[in-house]
Amino acid sequence: MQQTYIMIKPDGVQRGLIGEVILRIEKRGLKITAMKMCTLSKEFAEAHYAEHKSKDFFGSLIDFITSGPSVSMIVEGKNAVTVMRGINGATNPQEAAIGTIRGDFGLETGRNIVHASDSIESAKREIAIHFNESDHSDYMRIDEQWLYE
Ligand code: IDP
Ligand code: MG
Repeated sequence: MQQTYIMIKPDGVQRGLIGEVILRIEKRGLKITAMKMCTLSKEFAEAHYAEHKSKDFFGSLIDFITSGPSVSMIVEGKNAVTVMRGINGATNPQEAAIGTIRGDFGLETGRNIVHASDSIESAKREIAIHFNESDHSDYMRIDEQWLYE
């Protein structure tokens, strides 16, 4: 099964949306196999967003993402990377479809509540930044035989 890295960003935590995000992931049938709350250090934040280092919003992005607690998860399931990008919606919440997390709860790109890896390679890289091997829980959900044919 494919794995992806999800973060409920500090705005999502402060706005009381942890449960809402987790609810959508679980109800879709995706399986959470690791989860923790922490306030990211500058080093971890910069490693996580390394691809955006040259962008003009990089400094404010790092300040924001390290400004308070965030929730990190590994989410697993069939096509988890693409499915989670769909659950989150477009980067700019104003362009995100209704029914997506960003489309239902966000207004600005810099406060878009959730992160999801954009490819299998990114997911592997991001999971390795935020989790140790011993943080992973390998288990079966009892509904798996009804989710997959
Ligand atoms: P993604 O989160 O949908 O993958 P990316 O383009 O990878 O979007 O950008 C990473 C994050 O950087 C976004 O989620 C958003 O929080 C922030 N960001 C991207 N573009 C802008 C911008 O133009 N202004 C402010 N923040 C931005
Ligand atoms: Mg991205």
